[in-house]
Amino acid sequence: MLAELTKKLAAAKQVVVLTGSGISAESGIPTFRGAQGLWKQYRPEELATPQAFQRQPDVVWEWYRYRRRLVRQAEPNAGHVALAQLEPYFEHFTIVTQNVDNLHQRAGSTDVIELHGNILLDRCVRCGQSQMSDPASDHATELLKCTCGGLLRPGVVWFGENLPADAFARATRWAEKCDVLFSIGTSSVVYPAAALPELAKRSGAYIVEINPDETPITRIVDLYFPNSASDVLPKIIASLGEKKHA
Ligand code: BV8
Ligand code: ZN
Repeated sequence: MLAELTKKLAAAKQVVVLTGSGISAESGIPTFRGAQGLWKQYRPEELATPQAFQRQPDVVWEWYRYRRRLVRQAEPNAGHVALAQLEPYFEHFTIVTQNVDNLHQRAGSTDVIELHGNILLDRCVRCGQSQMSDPASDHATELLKCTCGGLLRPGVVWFGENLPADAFARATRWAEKCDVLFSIGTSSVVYPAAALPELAKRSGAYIVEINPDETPITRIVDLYFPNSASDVLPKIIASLGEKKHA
C-alpha cells in the first residue's frame, strides 16, 4: 500500500487534500454523523439551515456557542500537523476543508480553502459584514447584533446555501489539475464538496481515501486506508524521507 503511494507522491507536483470532521475528531471535536453525534436531539441538517435560524435563532446560537467553546479549546492533532509538514514536499499543496474549526491553519498549513466557512466568524444577516467573534460571546445568552442593527449569525455555510463562489471555484480548479487527491475524514455525503474526488478521478488524478469506515467513494478510489488520519499520515511522511520540493 505505502510503497505504491510513495512512488505516486514522489512523481506528484500538485496535491489536493479534502478533509472533513473526522480529521478533527482526535482534537476532541465530535463528528457530525458519528455515534457521539454533535448534537443528540437534533441532526445537523435540522440545525445548520437558514430556516432553523429564522425559526429558533437562540437554539441555533446555543449549538454554535457550544461548538465554538470546543473549537477554541481544541488543539490540532497529529493528522493536522502531518498535513502541514507535507506541504513543502510538493510544488502545490492545497487543503480543501469542509471543517469550520480553523485547526488546519493553527497546525501551520498555509493554503487552506474553507468550503463551509469558519465557525469563529460572526456575519451580519443585514449588511453581510463578517468579523472574528469575541470569545466572551461564547457565553452570551442573548442574540447579538451588528452595528447596523442586523442580527449576527455564525459565518458558516448552512444546508441549502451556496458555498463561497471563489472558494469552490479554486477547489474545483485544483481538483481538476492535481496529480493526487486525498479524501480524509469525510463521510462523502455532503455536496458539492463530495463531488471533488470524482471530479479529480475523471481528470486523471490518483485518489487516496483515509477513513476507518467505508464511504460512497471508497469503491472509486485507487488506494483506501481503513485507518485514522493521525495513524496513517505520519507514516506517509516517514516513507517520503527528506526529499523536499526544491
Ligand atoms: C448547496 C457548515 C446549492 C455548518 C455544513 C435539498 C435542499 C437543499 C440542498 C440539498 C438538498 N438535498 C441535498 C442538498 C445538498 C446539500 C447536501 O449535500 N445535503 C446532504 C446532507 C445530502 N448541500 C448543501 O446544501 C450545500 N449547498 O448545495 O448549495 C444549493 C442551494 C440552494 C438549494 C439547493 C442547492 C451546503 C452544504 C454545507 C452545509 N454545511 N457545515 C456547520 O459546520 O455547522 S456541512 C457539515 O457536514 C460539516 O461541514 C461537515 O464537514 C460536513 C460533512 O460532514 P463530514 O465532515 O463528512 O463529517 P461526518 O461526521 O459526516 O463524517 C466524519 C467521517 O470521519 C466519518 O466517515 C468517520 O468514519 C470519519 N472519521 C472519524 N474519525 C476519524 C475519521 N476519519 C479519519 N480519521 C479519524 N480519526
Ligand atoms: Zn450589519
